Amino acid sequence: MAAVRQDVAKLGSGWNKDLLNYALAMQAMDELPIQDRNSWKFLGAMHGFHPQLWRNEHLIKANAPIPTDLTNNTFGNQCQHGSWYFLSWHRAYLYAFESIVAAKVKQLTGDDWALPYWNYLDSSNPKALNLPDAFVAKTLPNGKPNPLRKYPRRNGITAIQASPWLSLAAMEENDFLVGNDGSLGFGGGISDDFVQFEAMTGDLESNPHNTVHGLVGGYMGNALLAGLDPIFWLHHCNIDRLWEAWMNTPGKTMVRDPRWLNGPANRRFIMPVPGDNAPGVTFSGKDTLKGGKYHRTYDDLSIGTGVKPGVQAVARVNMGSPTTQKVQPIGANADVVKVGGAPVQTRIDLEPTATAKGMATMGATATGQEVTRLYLALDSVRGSAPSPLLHVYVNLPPDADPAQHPERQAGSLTLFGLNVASQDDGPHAGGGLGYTIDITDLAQRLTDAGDFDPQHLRVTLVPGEQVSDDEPITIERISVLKRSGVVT
Ligand SMILES: [Cu+2]
Repeated sequence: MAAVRQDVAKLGSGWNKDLLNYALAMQAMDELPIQDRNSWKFLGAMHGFHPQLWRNEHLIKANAPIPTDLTNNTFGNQCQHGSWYFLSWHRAYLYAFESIVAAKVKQLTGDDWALPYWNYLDSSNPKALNLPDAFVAKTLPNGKPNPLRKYPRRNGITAIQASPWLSLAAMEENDFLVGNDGSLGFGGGISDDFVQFEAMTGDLESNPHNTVHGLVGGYMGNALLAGLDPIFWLHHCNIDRLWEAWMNTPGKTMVRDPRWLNGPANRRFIMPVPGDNAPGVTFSGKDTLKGGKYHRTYDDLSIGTGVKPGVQAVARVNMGSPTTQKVQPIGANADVVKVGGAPVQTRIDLEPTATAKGMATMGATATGQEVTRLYLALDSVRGSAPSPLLHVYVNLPPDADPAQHPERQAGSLTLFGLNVASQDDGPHAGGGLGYTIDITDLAQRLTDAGDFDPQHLRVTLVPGEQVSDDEPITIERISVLKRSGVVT
């Protein structure tokens, strides 16, 4: 899936293309029979299903046959609550749903589609608590009834209520689970077996997850119906993003218990895939973590999450004695770069195998493992000003304003003494100065954002004070260095 998951508030007001496509796909899927594993009702029933309740709600006909895969302990009634499987199960559920909707959108309109998230605790957005316009509009742009508000909510609400019990306090907890049973902590209590509603609810599940379900109300307030409300998926997408933000924040400890990674012990979790009744895909917790088949990335992990992830994404470890460590260049740009009054971009061609290997060992923490860090090296920097300021960015999106992308900034260098080092008659004979910037964390962030190509790196140099067309600086060469050692 190529498209990135974005904040629904940033997609535009009213019937923006993504929400219109969502509505069109939802309508088409809602018309499919529940026997179809790509139907809206089948997907909803995977969360919770109760034949009599569904008949009472006129979701299925009184005499209609019930698909066996909803009642035989495979697809139906799978949602995991009150245990450490809450986040991992719902992550895969979102992924499967998103793939199926995206396939339908593609078929109907040719567009790419990604599931947006409802960032209801974004304090920078005064309308954060509003349900997005498209979920409350009476009609589609063509005047037909709006499928995104088809299923009932609390008295026609247009916004969830600001309440003291809706908060991001969960994000302050540092441990996924605490205690022998995991009764405390971020992620929920330990459960060896498959249990739809276990006993110990984790912090994030309790609030804001449960709180938002209750505030929206109606079907959202009932686990046996919740998956039918299209807003359910945007809510859960934000919960999933909060978990991702939490895992990417320094000082947080994610569970590594094999029972979580490989469980549950007595029944396999299973998700459908696009395409009628293709066999499902089984999975466990490990498949939902970075590198797993159900892991997805987000446009942002900071806004409305209460944490600042990625500040120190890659652990600092002791890499062995300096004499046993190796530093080797794995790529460089081709030409001298001159920076005047405007930003300049240069491309570094990387040696792909060495780069990929370096990336793979960057996060190593176990004693005896090979471990790597990456650096950007600026050689023979020259200029005539005494302490010019140079901002260095990596892989900025095309035409982006660097100031809007602090997450892509490798560093800012104050080139103190540059005037002296650059004098032809000086002690350095004008050789200029050299700098290195540790880009390990940045490379990890780029990888997480799906924007690290092991073949190239784009470096953008943005002039700060004392850099202008009249007083430019030149950089002889920019390269990437790989430092490797062994964790001790
Ligand atoms: Cu939920």
